[in-house]
Amino acid sequence: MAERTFTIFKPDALRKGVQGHMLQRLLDEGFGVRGLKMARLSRLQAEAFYAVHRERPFFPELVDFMTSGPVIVISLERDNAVAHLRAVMGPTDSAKAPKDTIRGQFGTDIQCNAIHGSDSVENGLIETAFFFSGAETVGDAVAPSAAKKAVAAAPAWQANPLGRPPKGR
Ligand code: FUP
Repeated sequence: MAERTFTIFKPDALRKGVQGHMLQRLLDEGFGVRGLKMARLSRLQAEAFYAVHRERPFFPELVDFMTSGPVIVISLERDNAVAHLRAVMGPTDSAKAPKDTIRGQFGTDIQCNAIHGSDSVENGLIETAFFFSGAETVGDAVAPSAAKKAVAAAPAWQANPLGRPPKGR
């Protein structure tokens, strides 16, 4: 059954100018594009998007990196989309990623790793809603009620499209 996932082409990929190659790879893998745009994350937006990592030592550098240039955000659809995207991306550390994966081909290291991909269907819906309003994506593979439910169930810091800081920060 068609499934949705969400991806970010990170600032290092756009600096290298490989975004076209990366999109072609996803199309070749059978993904359909259901929404796509460029964005430039504010620090608050990057902190909110990656808030699950906020206690990790690499968090400040991750926020620096994700705000260092424009990104491309894409809503994707395919059978088994979440798992397939993760397989095509390769492991987090680009230096250890097989050469036939997107990170192996276009990434540099564990931080500059070219691409983000949602790790579950639910997080894909939440992350899509973070960047896209309903009118900015197309298709009907995901019932709007499913997206609404996932966003409603998300911790406040995740469903934070205006980039307000999480409560208590
Ligand atoms: P992934 O799911 O492969 O994108 O990886 P994680 O969710 O574990 O990490 C999210 C991002 O944090 C990575 F894409 C890059 C960054 N990161 C680091 O910069 N250093 C680390 O040691 C681990 C992750």
